[in-house]
Amino acid sequence: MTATKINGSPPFSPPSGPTQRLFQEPPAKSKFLAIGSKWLIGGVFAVTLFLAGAARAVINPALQPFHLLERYKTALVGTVASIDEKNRIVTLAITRVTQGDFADTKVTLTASEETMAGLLSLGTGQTVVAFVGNKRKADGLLFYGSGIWNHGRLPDAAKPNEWTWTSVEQGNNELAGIFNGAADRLAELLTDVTERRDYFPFQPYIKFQDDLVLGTFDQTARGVALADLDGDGKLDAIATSQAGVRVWLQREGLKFEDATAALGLAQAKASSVAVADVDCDGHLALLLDGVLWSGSEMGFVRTDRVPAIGEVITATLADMNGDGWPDVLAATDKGLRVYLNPAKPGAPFTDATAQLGLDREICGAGLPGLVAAGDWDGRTALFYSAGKGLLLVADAKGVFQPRQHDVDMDLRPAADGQLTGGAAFAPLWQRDAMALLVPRHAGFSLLMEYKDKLVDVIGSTNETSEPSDRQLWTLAEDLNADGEVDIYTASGSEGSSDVYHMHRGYGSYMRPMKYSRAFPGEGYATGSWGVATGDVDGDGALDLLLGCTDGTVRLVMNNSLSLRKDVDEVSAIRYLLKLVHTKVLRVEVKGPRGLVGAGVTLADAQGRVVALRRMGANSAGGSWSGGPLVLAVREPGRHMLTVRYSDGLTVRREVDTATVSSITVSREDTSANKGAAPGKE
Ligand SMILES: [Ca+2]
Ligand SMILES: [Ca+2]
Ligand SMILES: [Ca+2]
Ligand SMILES: [Ca+2]
Repeated sequence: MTATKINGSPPFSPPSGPTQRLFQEPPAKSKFLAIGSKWLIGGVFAVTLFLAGAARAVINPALQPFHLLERYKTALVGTVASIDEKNRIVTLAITRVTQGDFADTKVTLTASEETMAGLLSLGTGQTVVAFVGNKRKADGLLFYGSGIWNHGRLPDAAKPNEWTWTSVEQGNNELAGIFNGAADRLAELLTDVTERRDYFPFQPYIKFQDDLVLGTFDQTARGVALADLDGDGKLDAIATSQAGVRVWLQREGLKFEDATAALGLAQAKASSVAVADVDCDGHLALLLDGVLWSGSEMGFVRTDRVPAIGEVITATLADMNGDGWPDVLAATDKGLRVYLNPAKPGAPFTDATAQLGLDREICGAGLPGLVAAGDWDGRTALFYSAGKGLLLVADAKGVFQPRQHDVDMDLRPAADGQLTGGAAFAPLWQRDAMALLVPRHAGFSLLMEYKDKLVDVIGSTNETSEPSDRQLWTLAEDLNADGEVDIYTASGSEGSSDVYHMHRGYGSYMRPMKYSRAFPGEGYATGSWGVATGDVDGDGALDLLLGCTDGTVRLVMNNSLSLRKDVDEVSAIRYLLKLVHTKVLRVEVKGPRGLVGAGVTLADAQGRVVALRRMGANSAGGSWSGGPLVLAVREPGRHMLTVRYSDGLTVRREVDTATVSSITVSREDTSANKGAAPGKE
């Protein structure tokens, strides 16, 4: 494999695919283990070398990016302008000076025979971050490019733009523990440090309590749901299994009362559940495996409004045609099925599978899988974990088309046939853009659009390389109230634990259970099928409901906010101090129309998106997370909250997050919009 010779190589490195499997091998000890990986960009192959070890790095709390800014005088961000392999010279165009002074806009970096492997790992257009002039060693240079840290020197003080490349860091060393993600994200972090907006914790600020057992089935629990069924403002719990369905209403003092029979659900059995006001009449309905149970003050009554769906794996509610009325979306052994809401209470739903293009083989017809609903580039989208992984995006006519890609998601079922690939659409790479996380047994893909190409950035996300050995589906939410959306992956398999990855920001993840007992209860260790989240006790931290593979239904209360209490502000670590000053905004979006699939965005006074959510997300495993959204804001102050209902109606509300902790948005608020574009109604 030869060296990089392309323009516009992706900023992400190392790529996933082959490297993902490599992560499971012991790190190389003394020799480079170079693996070539190809990116097809604009018709040209880019070849990136990846050095084993870096991605296994243990986070080094003593040496973090902000420490480097303390140790070095100057910090620079550049892009690779040219690579002269013959003369071993890389030219960098300096695009930003984040600290100190640096007059030159071009730098030459001369490699030696020993550092040639490093040079070959770079591609033109790629971001490089450099720290120049160590405070103890004036000619010191440390720089980061394609997932590797490198040392260099400035041999002539009179020529600060002529650098020599002296060594490439090998293996799983302390430097890799500083940062081993994408260099352009490191560049953003440095800018944020200089603006004092950085948040990149090197300790896991998350703590859940021991599980509260709500009940036990004598079979594996399946989908679970949190929703306020009796309208008292407190979230109630639902769990499904093939042995029956159970409902617990929340009473004072976090007591849960079994109301299954009282609500008319004693005879129900299911594997998946969704909860919404499907008739927009003020009453919640339950969808149990594609059977609609209409709700009233008297409880729930089974209806035959949705035609019988055969061989259902999971069924959920999603607004598939953007009219504001939730539709039924089912994954079956033979592909996807969609039944449209008649937009008329009591009327039957109609099969629209063919109308939406989902009866075609290219959309997974004939194949089993798990389905997630979301949006992609502002369009309604689905991910179906059949075949090589299908991202299905609605075209201008609302017909779903598979997004072409050459990402190897490796979605093979386990030996026992258990499925994987229950995806989540969430801001998991950047705070202001939806990414698509796809779990597979023992791994993940994290897909982003980059220059009209679907790119897998998972190789740049640090400890996601340490998954569970079985992974059914992933829930994406901010489970430690720090403003970054995290991932909780259900194993779906007895004997395999769940796994939680905490997003540290900048696309880098930490696996807290390596560092502390963040989840002390048995539910995490036992492995769950159903996972739902919501703020059950209203303290501002999202709690979890787990439907475990041993049949137990467990409520896991979040105690993360206790870590921020009684902190000595003088001696506190900078990122803990940020959490002490973080505020939580509870957002209740009133429908009923357009609620399922509504997008919620919170932007700061400079227009930077600090939170992005979609209502009714996290349903891939047949679970449902209802109730108000809880958004953590690290820099409270004047913010703009935007709610875009699923039928396009848009409501904007100004909110001072420093003083307001709860806001209710309703469709009627459009008339009060200040300067907002008129919504569609
Ligand atoms: Ca309730
Ligand atoms: Ca609809
Ligand atoms: Ca978080
Ligand atoms: Ca809570």
